[in-house]
Amino acid sequence: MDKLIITVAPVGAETTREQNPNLPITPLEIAEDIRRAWSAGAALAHIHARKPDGAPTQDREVYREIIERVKERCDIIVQVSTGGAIGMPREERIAPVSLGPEMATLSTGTCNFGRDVFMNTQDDMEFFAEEMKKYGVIPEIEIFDLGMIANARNLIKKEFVPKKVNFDFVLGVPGALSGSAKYLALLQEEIPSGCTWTVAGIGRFELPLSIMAVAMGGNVRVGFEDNTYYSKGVIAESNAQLVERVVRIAREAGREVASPDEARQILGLRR
Ligand code: KMH
Ligand code: ZN
Repeated sequence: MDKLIITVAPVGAETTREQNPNLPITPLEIAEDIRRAWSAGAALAHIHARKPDGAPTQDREVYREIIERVKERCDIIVQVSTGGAIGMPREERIAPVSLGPEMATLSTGTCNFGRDVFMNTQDDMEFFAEEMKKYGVIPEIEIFDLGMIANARNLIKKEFVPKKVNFDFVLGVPGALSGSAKYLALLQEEIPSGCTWTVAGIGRFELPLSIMAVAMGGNVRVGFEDNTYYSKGVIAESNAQLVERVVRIAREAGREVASPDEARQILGLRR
């Protein structure tokens, strides 16, 4: 098995300080949080940005500041979101890609997202993929539902997306695929051979899916974007605390944790 790549998703677009008062919001807070998660064992940071009032933003300058501050602190892989927040037009969502980060997310389909719809038409997907190519940014395919695998395979076939790519299964979003073991088993069988995968369990699915991924040879994403609790009824103290637990699970399972440079090798990124 490859070493385990731990991704931290410290902010997201939906999580609020009411849900977890330890949510980082300013670029400095986000960068400090990512540094602590890196120090705990995270190799990759999935980044969203916020305005000072906490509202989600895809503003290039806010991302620039976050990325600069992260790079001053550590060598973690930077992955920007192109999902942004529900309802943002694609021109807004794509903005941070022009900064040329190592990676960006690419959601390959539309799904319900609570009471909203997370929209990604074929046109949108091709637009995001082309922009990433233009700026030399490696996509990570975000899968929220089963049909999105077929769309991803199609994008790979049409050469919008590289053949060897990392898939991130985001499981447990209300309205999309739930976080049961059988779905994880099915998804990892459905991706093209040679591709790697990560699982991001939403809410109570985060811990069991992390344990499964460690055992199955996949990778793990944790953080306040996906889950704000440490255990039932107990608010997590920090993103680093969630990363530390995955490191302990990996250690118990005899699976080594990848450094950022080892993760770059596994994911086919150039430093
Ligand atoms: N905020 C969600 C609607 C991504 O980052 O690429 C979409 C999302 C996916 O978070
Ligand atoms: Zn995200």
